[in-house]
Amino acid sequence: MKIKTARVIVTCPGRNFVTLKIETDEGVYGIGDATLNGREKAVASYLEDHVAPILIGRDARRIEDIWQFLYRGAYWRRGPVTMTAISAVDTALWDIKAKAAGMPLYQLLGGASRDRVLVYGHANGADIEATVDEVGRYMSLGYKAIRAQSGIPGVKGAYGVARGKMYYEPADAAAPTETVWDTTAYLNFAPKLFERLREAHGPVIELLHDIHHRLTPIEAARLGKAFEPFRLFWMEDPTPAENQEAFRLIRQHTVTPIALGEVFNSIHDCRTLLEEQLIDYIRATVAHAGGITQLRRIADLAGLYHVRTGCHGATDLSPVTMGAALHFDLWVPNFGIQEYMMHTEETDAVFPHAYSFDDGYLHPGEAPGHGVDIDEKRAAKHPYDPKQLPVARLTDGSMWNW
Ligand code: EZ4
Ligand code: CO
Repeated sequence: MKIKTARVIVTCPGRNFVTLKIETDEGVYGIGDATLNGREKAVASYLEDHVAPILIGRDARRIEDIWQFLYRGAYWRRGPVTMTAISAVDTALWDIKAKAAGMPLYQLLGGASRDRVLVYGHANGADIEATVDEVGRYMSLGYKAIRAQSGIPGVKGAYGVARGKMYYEPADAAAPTETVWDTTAYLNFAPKLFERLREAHGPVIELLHDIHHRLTPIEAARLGKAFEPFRLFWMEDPTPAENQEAFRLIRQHTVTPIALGEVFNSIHDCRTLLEEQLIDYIRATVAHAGGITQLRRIADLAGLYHVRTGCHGATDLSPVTMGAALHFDLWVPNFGIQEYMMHTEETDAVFPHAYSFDDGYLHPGEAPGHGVDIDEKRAAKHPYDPKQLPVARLTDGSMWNW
């Protein structure tokens, strides 16, 4: 089964997505997500100019060898652009292998370890009471786990808060929107949000929160401690993780569980974090962390240290990643939770998919492959629209982590 074509499809049904479609001489094709939010064209060029030409004629069944060929063969290892491109190829090849076998992907991986995949939805509001109401609305939709983010008085453009719409889509302008970050205001505010959420919604609902890399390790330690009475499922990305050892300090001070890794693209990004049990959930996912092939290795390493998976699933991960991640989630023994932000109707129409939501859980469906396709005619109706992610500055004007 030889690779005949490898084409990149860029489409913007409300937001930009890059998709790789690999066709074989036997007529079976597979698709992979190559979307890197705000840097889409870099991955599209990487695939079109440097990867597609060297895939033609290769045996599509040799997934491992092609992964190693692209990883070792680039000489310039790792990095989000390279690894997103490799992920797209890998996902498309697993899709092809599963379709050729006539099986849903989770069966090839080893079969289902559970009946359905627990997901968490995103509730956000302009202030505490609006967020409390929104969490209530998600509970009434059946969600068992909910991420809560709120506007903070005096902070312009706090992370995770939609501007008037249901969907939060941070990549909102061709040049980055400037937001302001005020650590003191946030540290005073965040525990009050969760105190009020527990008071309004009781002890059972799982509550999550994303700090989005905004704190220093000692600030994160203090916040984790302050969150303890409200039993968070996790606090996410409390501090940037280039320095993995920094998490030793946070860990010494708090039992609030820590989730990390949506920006990771390599097993090496999380090795110390896993081996020293400095985190509880690893957020790497199919699109950015080397496809199914590397994600599986990361999960196996994590499993040795009681770390569970919590795959990234914001709307910049296309339905292709969501589909592939759900097959992975249904199989992976040390599954924790899956992030689920609904895509718009326009996006769902471009990417018909077999997965479905019911009562707070998703299931990948039984279609052969990963169960997600691309409608190229519809995709062509939505041309690329350049957008970048925001940036954050401290109140004195210094650049900070968005
Ligand atoms: O800001 O995916 O947990 N989810 C997140 C996301 C990220 C976006 C960046 O592209 O942190 O909303
Ligand atoms: Co996040």
